Amino acid sequence: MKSALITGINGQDGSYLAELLLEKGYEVYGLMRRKSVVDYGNVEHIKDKVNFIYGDMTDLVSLINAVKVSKADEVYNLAAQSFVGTSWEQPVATVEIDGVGVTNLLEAIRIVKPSARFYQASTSEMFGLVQEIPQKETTPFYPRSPYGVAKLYGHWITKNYRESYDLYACSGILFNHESERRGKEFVTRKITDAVARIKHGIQDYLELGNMDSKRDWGHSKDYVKAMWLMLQQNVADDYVIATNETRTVREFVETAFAHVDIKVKWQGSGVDEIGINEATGKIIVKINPKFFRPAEVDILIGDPAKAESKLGWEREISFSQLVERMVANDMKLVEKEMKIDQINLKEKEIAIN
Ligand code: NAP
Ligand code: F7E
Repeated sequence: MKSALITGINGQDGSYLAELLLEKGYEVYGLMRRKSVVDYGNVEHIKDKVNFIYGDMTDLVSLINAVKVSKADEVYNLAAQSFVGTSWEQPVATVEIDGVGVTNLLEAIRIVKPSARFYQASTSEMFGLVQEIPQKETTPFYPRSPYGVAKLYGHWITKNYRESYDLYACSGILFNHESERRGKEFVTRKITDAVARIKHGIQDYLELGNMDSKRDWGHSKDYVKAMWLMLQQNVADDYVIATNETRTVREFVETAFAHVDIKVKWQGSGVDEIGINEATGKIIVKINPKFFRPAEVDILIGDPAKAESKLGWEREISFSQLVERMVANDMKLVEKEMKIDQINLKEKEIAIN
């Protein structure tokens, strides 16, 4: 039985990867941060099948311990301060986790088990101010946020350890991938959550920043398969994982509302742009400049040709299916929340009477 260590196991990708590796018969170990209230996040449903090890990417000793305890054949480094917006507020923490943290983990592997195969979660944010369209493995990097800069360090140190110590170390340059398990601060989940609330009449409108930025959005479940494939090859290498399609945030908004039969009519421009529910005339989308970023990545579109030909990777979930799944999931969650609120209200009324 193969053993795998996943850092960031409680996050979106960590949870899908853990499911995939369990299905394949791996013994799965997950690095988890100690919290005052224990919270398994996205792996709550499989917590009995995973071996958790407490640790932190900024603590080399804990990573040495994690590699020792897990005796991992494969190490997937998914842990990160992954929200681009926060990287301007916490630039030092971001580089300590997303940059130096990668060196810590590579050192732990080099010291404890150099035969372990290593996956680094690199990102399309490294392309930032894009130098080529579409972006591929050979496109020059130009990160536009402290997150992108920190991840670029993680990317190069992975390459450097591969070349210096002959470690089997790969970087997956993954473009945006979303899911029902995405954090609500990311634009896709923020939109699908708001769509469900507006549809149910418990939220009036959605506030966004730059709706013109373009992203190449796929589903996390498809992307974790690529991570595993990268560690099953004869030679370690780096790969772009993307859909080769790009859409604006505005198009994501329109598609999400369309799944609950709301047609959005746009009026105005710049910070005065609003989205109106065509059927009711109500404003359902507004711009709030607080969501603009100090520097923006205007367009991302990746070319996954190398991954498709060398790894045999292909995505199964289309853009429309991705949005549909996220909206359907948030509709269910909001309905559940509303039912609980109703029960609580009834119990309060009974107590008062
Ligand atoms: P996510 O949901 O934000 O998960 C990040 C995980 O990292 C969480 O489990 C978090 O733990 C953990 N973590 C944060 N700081 C840590 C630390 N100091 N020590 C140990 N663990 C720590 O992110 P995701 O979307 O699954 O992304 C997975 C990885 O892929 C990240 O490295 C991200 O930067 C990268 N990536 C993501 C995308 C995307 O579109 N999703 C694209 C390219 C690359 P807590 O639960 O304790 O916070
Ligand atoms: O923003 C714009 C925002 O925060 C997407 C991470 O997984 O993918 C992700 O980073 C776009 C940006 O993701 C709002 O300005 C408009 O242009 O969903 P996001 P991201 O920054 O692309 C990469 C590949 C990663 O590696 C990261 O870890 O949407 N946008 N209005 C907004 N974004 C947010 N969050 N909130 C808004 O209100």
